[in-house]
Amino acid sequence: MSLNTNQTIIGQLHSSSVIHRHPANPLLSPKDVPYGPAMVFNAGVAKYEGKYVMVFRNDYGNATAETIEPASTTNLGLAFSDDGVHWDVQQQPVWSWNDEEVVRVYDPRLTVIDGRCYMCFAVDTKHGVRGGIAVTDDFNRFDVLSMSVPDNRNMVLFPERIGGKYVRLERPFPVYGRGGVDRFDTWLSDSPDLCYWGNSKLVLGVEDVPFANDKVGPGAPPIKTAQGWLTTFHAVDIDRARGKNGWEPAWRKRYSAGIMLLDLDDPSRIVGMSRTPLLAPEAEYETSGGFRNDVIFPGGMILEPSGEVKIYYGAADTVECLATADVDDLLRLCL
Ligand code: M1P
Repeated sequence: MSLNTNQTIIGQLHSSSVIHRHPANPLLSPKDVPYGPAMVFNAGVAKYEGKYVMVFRNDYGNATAETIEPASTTNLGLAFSDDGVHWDVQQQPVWSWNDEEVVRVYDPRLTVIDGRCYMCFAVDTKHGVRGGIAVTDDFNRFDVLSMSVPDNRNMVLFPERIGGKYVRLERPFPVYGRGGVDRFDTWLSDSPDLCYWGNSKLVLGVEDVPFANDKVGPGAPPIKTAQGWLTTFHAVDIDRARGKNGWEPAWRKRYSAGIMLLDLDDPSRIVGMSRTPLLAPEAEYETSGGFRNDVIFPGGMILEPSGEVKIYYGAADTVECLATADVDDLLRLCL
């Protein structure tokens, strides 16, 4: 596979023809949330006890179309749905983690394992970014089971044990070891108990993805198919010529969603991967009007009995969206 250096310009990207943005997009916007966030995005979504449940990220600040005051807080919101499209947003945010060391918790991903709902999340702390895993039975109380050392985030759990172990994908940030720039890859670790993690292996390097030159990280928790674990990832390319295109003073990155298939028994092994993006920023709510335009950040993926796959993603770090595809089409893209 070709090596993209940090300077390689990726150029125009297009979404795959097999994926369809939902006509109801954005599914969730700040106006839908009763307690006043400026941005609502990067949600984790699961089917749990007969409902769809979404935990989403709220960022606050005084936003205009041109600029935003630095977010003073970030917290997590909660919504339920009967169809995965129309969401009943709860009146209050869920779970604030009050700890001297914790700055904020964000980017949740939900996985149901043996009937319990687990949430992976990122935590900015005073001593670095950490990846956490918590379990909840009621979306009110969250018990933290593990916290990584810095710097790591974008963890997602597989929905069942593999070879007797719990398994997660993750994206550590080895700045020192990767040349002093962000050049971050996707890794896998396993655990006997969701608390102690090890046996870490590289899964996907930036250089393996033709539409990335900056970082590749886990998207939504994988879904199981007969051919393998189907999973999305975020692929980031940087172009230093990019300037202001959102509320931020300048934003030089673009986040697209990729898709790959991992071996059922050894998910550190890639069986296939689409060499072009599954979703690239193209819709108006992905490319304009947001905090960081040109960001697609998948965090939820549900395989319906009909074979439809629902993929939930944050768009422009400002709204939450849905795209759908047929599972066989997604497998064909990978293979
Ligand atoms: O703004 C794009 C993304 O930036 C961060 O992601 P990463 O882990 O790639 O640095 C996060 O703040 C993420 O929430 C955000 O969508």
